[in-house]
Amino acid sequence: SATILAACTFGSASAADLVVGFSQIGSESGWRAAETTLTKQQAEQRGIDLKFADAQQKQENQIKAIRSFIAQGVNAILLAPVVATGWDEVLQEAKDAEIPVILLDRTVDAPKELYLTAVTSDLVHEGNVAGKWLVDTVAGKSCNVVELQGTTGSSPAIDRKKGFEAALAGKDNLKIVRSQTGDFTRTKGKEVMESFLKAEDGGKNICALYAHNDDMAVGAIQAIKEAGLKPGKDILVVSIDAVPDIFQAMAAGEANATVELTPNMAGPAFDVLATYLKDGKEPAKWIQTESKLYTQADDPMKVYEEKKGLGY
Ligand code: GZL
Repeated sequence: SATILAACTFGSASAADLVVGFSQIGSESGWRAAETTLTKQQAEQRGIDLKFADAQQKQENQIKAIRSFIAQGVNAILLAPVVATGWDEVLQEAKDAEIPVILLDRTVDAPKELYLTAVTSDLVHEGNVAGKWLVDTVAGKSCNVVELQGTTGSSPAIDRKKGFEAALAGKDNLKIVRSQTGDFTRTKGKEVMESFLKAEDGGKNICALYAHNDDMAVGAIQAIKEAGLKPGKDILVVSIDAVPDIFQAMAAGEANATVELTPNMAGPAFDVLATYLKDGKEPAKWIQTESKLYTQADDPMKVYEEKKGLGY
């Protein structure tokens, strides 16, 4: 079961003097960059010596980094796994070395005993919230949807698709007509949206875009404008992360909804780690962060200002 992360506080165990290796995916999105900033801040505040490794979105670089952390004899490893498969062997090596691994923001298809806990949102739920917003917004109107998927094989891409499709199940007026990965980046999101627009008669019969993250949505908004259409009006835009730039787009009427993902996954991770290392108490296998829908009705520029201070 998940420990819903609300206002809960953790034991007073101190994390000071710990050496923690962090295998980060890269900086493919504004959200990921904020997660890195906050992780470094959280480590600093706790007196943790953080060894940081940026994998440039390559799994083999993450596996190399984990092996290096094991060789260094770190106390623990944080891993944001770029894809869901291919981790069993290196996680077993960390377990054999008695180095606990905590997953951040994505999950892996590996036996649960190979990691201490996973600090993530409910990725299926996020997709479902986005889908439900679209179903409610179009009401009975027929609506062709295009989808920009996250990184192929990553748990957010798999789960956000699943949740969105579940929300549209049985709604004959809504149809996903094109779906392709934009790899969570603005550049790719723009490129793929351009191809969707070309393939769909200049975008005339596209009613909505669902992007698995805001960065791809922001890129796609550019492509929609360059095609002479009005994003947020001719083509509704719903995405996930709630990074500052999507609120700027909302304030300009160019985006419609986003589902918030906190970039502070490391704070809770460091807290359960300190408690575990102090008294050996195993935390729940999943520490769930909250998801919240924001729309144009939520004073987007005020939210933008608030977000600007939080690691972005
Ligand atoms: C989701 C996280 C995703 C973000 C993207 O938990 O893994 O990765 O939604 C990032 O912005 O690329």
